[in-house]
Amino acid sequence: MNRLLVAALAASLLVPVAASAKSKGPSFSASSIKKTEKVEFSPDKAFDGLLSTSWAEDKPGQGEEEWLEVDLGEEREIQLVSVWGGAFSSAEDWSGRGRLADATLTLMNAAGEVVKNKAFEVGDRFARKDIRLGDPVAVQRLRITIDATHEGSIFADTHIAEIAFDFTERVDPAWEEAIAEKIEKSRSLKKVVEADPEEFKTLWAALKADEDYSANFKLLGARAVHGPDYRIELVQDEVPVGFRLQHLQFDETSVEKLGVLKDGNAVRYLETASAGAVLADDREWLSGAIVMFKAYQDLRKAVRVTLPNWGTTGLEQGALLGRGEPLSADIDSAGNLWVADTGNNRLQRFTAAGTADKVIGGTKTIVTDWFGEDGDPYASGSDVGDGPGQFHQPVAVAVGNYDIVATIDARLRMQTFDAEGAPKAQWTVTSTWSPRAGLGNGTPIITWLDDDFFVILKDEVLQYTAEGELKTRYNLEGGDVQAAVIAKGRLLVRHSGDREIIEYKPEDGFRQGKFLKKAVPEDGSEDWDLAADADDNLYIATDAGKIHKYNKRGRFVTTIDAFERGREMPRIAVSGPLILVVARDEIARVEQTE
Ligand SMILES: [Ca+2]
Repeated sequence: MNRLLVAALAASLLVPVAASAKSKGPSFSASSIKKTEKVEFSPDKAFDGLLSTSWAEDKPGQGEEEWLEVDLGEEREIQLVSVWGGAFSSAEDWSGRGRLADATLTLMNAAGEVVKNKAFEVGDRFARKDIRLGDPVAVQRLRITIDATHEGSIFADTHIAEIAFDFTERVDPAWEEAIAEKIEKSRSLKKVVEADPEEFKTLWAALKADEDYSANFKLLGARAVHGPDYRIELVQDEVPVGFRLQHLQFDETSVEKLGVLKDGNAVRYLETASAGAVLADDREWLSGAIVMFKAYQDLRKAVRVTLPNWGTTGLEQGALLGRGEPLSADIDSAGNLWVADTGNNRLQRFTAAGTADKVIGGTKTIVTDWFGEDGDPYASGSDVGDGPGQFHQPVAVAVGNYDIVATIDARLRMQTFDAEGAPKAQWTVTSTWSPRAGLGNGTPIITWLDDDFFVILKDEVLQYTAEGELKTRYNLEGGDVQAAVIAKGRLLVRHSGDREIIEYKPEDGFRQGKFLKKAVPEDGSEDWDLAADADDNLYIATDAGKIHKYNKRGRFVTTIDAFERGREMPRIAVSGPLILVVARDEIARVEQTE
């Protein structure tokens, strides 16, 4: 594994920097030191080569004006100082504790003269901050003073996990050689090194057998972050202050083993490994792994037995997963709400009481397919598929006559089901257009009239029977459709960006004119959805949180507040006095009084 060793040997052109000339050694100091029963957050912890340890100040307040200092015991030429200005043992710990926001780097030479005094800003990212010094500077003492902090969400102490010099892949090969030599000379060390592969095998066997899992998992995680434990002391003995983290890089084999375990708890270790990785390629590789593990974390978390009624974000039955897409919904004659649960790749039926009593789809798993592209892995309530009752992101649903449920997915595959969810027909709509993720509004839309379903793609309308027979297709002269519904035998359309509702004849798309007597009130909205009730009243849900109601002659009736504040991409369904609006993985109910 050790790419660093390889890199180190390859960099043999470098002149060794007086590694043999052991001077009096470094000393550390700080304005204050936090101590707990278990840990002393002393300033040497910022130079031990480990991101899991840190110096922390202990002053009341956020730690402004506190400082830590190292005296290297000798002068060293430095061009770049890297600072991990927070607690980097995990991203969670990092955000819970104080982090550097503004700080000052002071460098002094052997004579104690200040050779550089540089203020620097640290963005609030779980990553190192590089401070370039320009020309190499001869440094014996280095001090970092806290000027301002990003406040920790839980603790007031401010941390510095590590400080490194010239943090690049080019390290002095003499140091790894010194480590190798030390191992060679010591019988006990040699034993430890030789036993390591076998110990690693034992650890792995125990993990696979689920023996003492959480303790062993921690061991594997720590090894993934900094490599085998025996190296820590060796590196601290043989590698000078400021260069140790380069020699305690992540361990690829352990990361891969974590991958085999598919345990989302690996995320914290990978985040720390990534933050400490020298090479950008490695950081990218680790970030990719983190996305995958986060998906496993979501998958593992999805075991709630009791869910709130009317939707919540998640994978369980009754939970919804929009992943930034709207969730189309419609109501059947029994008052059940059918939701196209896009991100979970399934359809769900909610009873009038708001519990999901039927799911069309498979079992939860990790999926990468997203709107026709191979994207980041995510946890889904159901696998994707092309069989009956399987979907690739269902994006629209409508319940027609005889409670036949029609749906279309991101691959434009239509499916119809009977009232109990048994598959009836499947077919794919042929079109040069296909839906894209992240656009958030508009088509595909399904609406219905008599026994037929009307599918709208952009500006095109296709009329199908419930068996999938195409009866007609035409384009609307008004252009792209953002929202549509059929009411009183008319296709009512909101074109993109418009505040009018245009009326068309469903059978041929002939334009009849404006439906509303007055345009929809300017409520600051962009995204709308339309629904009609049995009396052909029209309901317009807007992302301003409003529902504007019109009667069948297009006269304004009232405006109803669905949400206190605006909600992105609401999708509305109406049945009798009941209005249901799906937005942000939740279903809002509004009972009309009148
Ligand atoms: Ca440290």
